[in-house]
Amino acid sequence: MKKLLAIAILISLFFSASAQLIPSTSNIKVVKLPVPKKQEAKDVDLDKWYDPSTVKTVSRIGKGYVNIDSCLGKDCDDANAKLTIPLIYFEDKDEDGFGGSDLYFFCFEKAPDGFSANDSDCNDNDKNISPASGEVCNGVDDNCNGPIDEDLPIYTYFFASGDYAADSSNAIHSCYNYPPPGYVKEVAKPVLILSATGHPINMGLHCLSWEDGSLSANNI
Ligand SMILES: [Ca+2]
Ligand SMILES: [Ca+2]
Ligand SMILES: [Ca+2]
Ligand SMILES: [Ca+2]
Repeated sequence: MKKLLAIAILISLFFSASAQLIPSTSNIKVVKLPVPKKQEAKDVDLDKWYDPSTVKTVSRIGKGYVNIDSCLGKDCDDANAKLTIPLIYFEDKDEDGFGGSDLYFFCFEKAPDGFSANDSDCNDNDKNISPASGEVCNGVDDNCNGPIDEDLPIYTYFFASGDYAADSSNAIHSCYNYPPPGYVKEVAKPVLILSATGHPINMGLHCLSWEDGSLSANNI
């Protein structure tokens, strides 16, 4: 009998404790959590870049809009899937098709007038100087490849002394097709000088040409 009584007491204590653990439904308050706000925008050209002028804060993404968090960024032209961010173009002041170093941003597929997609013009104030130009002998890098007056025919000129004679020990090389002052095209050669009566009066080294080749034994 005592055993049965003990069991009954234990069962009673168990249910009493359980009842205390379970809260009464009358004490539960239902709290409505706010719906997270989102930012939506249009992406008409479906390039994953959104039109920043159409951004709205909403509770639910609307039809025809996208969540800007799923986009790659602001679209500078939402009507053209080939354009997303403004592109760099270089001012082409001399309009030779090659830009200088001044850069600008445009939301254009191609460079607008007066600009170029490249910056390879080494002189943007002279349309005769650009990567499309040919190198000419002028002391200038006309073709913008770095070297000056490269790959041109080279001429040799010889220093001329006071009597116009010259020798090969004082030679210079130049792409100019005429000698600088004080130089001649050819090394001096022996020239026979005749007197008015036709007799030899001097044998010496004289230049056969002086710049335009006009110098000769007859007009010395
Ligand atoms: Ca676009
Ligand atoms: Ca240019
Ligand atoms: Ca040149
Ligand atoms: Ca050059």
